[in-house]
Amino acid sequence: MKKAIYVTTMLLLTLALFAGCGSSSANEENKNETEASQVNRITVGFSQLGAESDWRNTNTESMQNAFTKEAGYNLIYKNGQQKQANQITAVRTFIQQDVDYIVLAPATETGWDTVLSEAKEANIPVILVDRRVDTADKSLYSCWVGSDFELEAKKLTAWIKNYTIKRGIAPGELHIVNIQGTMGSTAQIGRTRGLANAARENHWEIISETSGDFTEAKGREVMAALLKRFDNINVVYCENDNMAIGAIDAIESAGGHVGGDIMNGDIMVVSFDGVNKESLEYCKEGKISCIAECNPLHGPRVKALIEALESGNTPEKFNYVDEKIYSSIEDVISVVVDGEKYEVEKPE
Ligand code: GYE
Repeated sequence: MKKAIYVTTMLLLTLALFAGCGSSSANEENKNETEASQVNRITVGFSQLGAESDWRNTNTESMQNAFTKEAGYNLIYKNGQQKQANQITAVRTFIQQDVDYIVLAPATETGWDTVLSEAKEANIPVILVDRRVDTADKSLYSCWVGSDFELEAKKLTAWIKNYTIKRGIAPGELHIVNIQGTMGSTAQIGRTRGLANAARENHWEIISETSGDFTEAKGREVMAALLKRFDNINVVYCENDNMAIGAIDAIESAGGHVGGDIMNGDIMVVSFDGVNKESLEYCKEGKISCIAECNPLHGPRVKALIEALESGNTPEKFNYVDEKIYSSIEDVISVVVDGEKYEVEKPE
């Protein structure tokens, strides 16, 4: 786009300067050709929110693999370290650099209006990935791609409901703690809402809701503290797998046993993502009873959105990905949510 034209001009000037040096070999021409194709690359500034989980790392990798030089992109990647202020600075830097597109994976939903207005003023399209922003003016971003977090929660809670019915466990027997993700993030909001609604409808008790910020270390810390405060916890709803891994460690260190047999003293752990080997292994072993998948492979999806915009099309504003549900407990073979049936798959 605009920068490409500028850089092309600069390159042509440079080439003109060197033309007089008499080195017009085939090699040199090839080199010039490569350089010329490089300058037509699309520059994408990607503000990733952090590196808090395996999901996040896989997501970053997916973006980096999609936006390669070979594919015609210059990717400027910035890690926000889970701090919105860092992400706002990153977006401002992208605006100064006059990138072609800004891709933003926002940590939390609110507080983006000003910086996104600045991007709009600079005529730089913004694509949101994974979590969303809460702005009154939706024209501040072109489109979004990610998961339906509340749907994930509905699937997971439908699984709990079906499982307890199958095993003859009365609703009043469930004493749930929710280890939440980063407060104010779309993933946390949807997953917390999904559990709160299911608990109300099914008359389950939620003993406590505490944030573990989506990290394994905080998951461990929060769970250890909850075990000291309450002696009747029998379901741990973790808003991601890394916190589940930390929580399981805390439960086992305190002498507890994780698993589905809650009427015989087990603490049942359920979670979200299904991305890392360890959590899928835990799901196979029954340490995590059920995982609602959250798919992080957004690189090619964001690339397709940029390609659509490049060719003058208007992509859908909100783009959802399809996701599965995993369990190795055989009591429940499928769940039905909002009239859709989801087969429960065995983790691989
Ligand atoms: O579930 C969690 C990560 O926003 C979907 O963020 C994402 C969540 C994901 O830290 O592991």
